[in-house]
Amino acid sequence: MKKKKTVYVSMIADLLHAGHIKILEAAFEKGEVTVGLLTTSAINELGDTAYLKYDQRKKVLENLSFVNSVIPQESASYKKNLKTHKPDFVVHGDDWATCKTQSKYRNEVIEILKEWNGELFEVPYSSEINDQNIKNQLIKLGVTGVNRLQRLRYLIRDKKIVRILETHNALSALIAENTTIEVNGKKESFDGFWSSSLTDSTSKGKPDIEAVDMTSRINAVNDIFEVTTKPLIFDADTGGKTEHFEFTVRSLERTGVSAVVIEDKTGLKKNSLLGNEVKQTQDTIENFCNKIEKGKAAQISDDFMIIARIESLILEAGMSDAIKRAKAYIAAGADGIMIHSRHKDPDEIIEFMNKFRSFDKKTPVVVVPTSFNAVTIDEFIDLGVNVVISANHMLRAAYPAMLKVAKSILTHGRTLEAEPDCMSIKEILEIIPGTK
Ligand code: SPV
Ligand code: MG
Repeated sequence: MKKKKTVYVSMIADLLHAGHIKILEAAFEKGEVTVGLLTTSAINELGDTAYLKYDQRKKVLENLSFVNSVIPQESASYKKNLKTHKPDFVVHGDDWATCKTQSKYRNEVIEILKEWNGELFEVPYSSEINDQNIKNQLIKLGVTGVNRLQRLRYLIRDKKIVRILETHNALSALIAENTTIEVNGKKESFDGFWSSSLTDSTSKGKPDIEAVDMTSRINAVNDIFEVTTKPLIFDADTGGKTEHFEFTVRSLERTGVSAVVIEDKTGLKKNSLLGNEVKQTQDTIENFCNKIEKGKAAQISDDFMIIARIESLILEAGMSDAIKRAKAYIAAGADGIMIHSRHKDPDEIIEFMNKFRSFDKKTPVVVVPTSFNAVTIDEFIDLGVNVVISANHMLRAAYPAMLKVAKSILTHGRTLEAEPDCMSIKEILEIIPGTK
């Protein structure tokens, strides 16, 4: 009997749709189909993430009649699997030829297949059915609070680093939700939102001293959640009194917030970037651990995270105090550490990370590089940082733009000269879906 031809199809197969079936059907017509299912790290190499875990995606594929076997594809490149299995055919949608991220893998596949006279078969792309359309539909449908809440933990587990952007209202959150760029063929976008006490207070014309009450803060989060799907990290300042913090944890969790950050200060807190220029008091380790413990006991799901923010470097209490506190807070149940610094030079952050990672390889570490802003995302990855928050830039960008236009209107006695600095009315009507 003539041996059946072998066919290799590489897939993420996250949100399975008719386009995938079309490709698998075409592959099955050619022979025995092996799907090389991209692992989480392979997906990350493409700058993407999956909603479903590897085993879940594998199970779905294994139960399709067009699939004979599923093997892991551990990198975005097909090289290793192709060289091992030497398939007669590789089948793929023809859209990858023109996709910046994918075309280099296509060229590599063509070169490798030549080694044993294998063939690339490309299925015409169906424009109405693709992953991005489905993802857009999901955004329209929204997400449940639970799904959104859980997502941050998945991202921290699956991505080399999680990028978070400050959003002080729904409009700035739409920017964080939708902005995607391509750098060296890799898609880059933000993973979630930061609800900043600084920018929430500033947008209300109030100082960053816990003067905006929790109900207003959570209302702002709800505005953001109405039009977005990504996870949010909430800056809860000191967390207030421990008895009040327990309620805050429940409210945030109910809203679908993924993580709360509380800083180890007590009394009237001021913004950290002021350091010791103003009077600020660090809490005792004992009190703060008690707050963490009570907060953890108050939460209902396993997924909500309490992140302990260490202010020792801000308040010049020293590196050994910062490390001592990190150990104590983790022992008290903190799900992550935020280490803060107001130095332009990243030396103390680097020293903290090196010391911390020498005894703790797994607890997520969050940084807010407002001052040490020359450090790149790749350098943070190398330091073992898990989450980077750009904590105030949306508001700081908006304010000078508004001020400039206000001054122009006053200067010229009309708005004509201000127009080049404004978005057109047409654009603003189009920016929000459903306006027309
Ligand atoms: C905030 O964004 O409110 C923060 C970070 O807490 S910082 O302003 O650097 O203290
Ligand atoms: Mg703050």
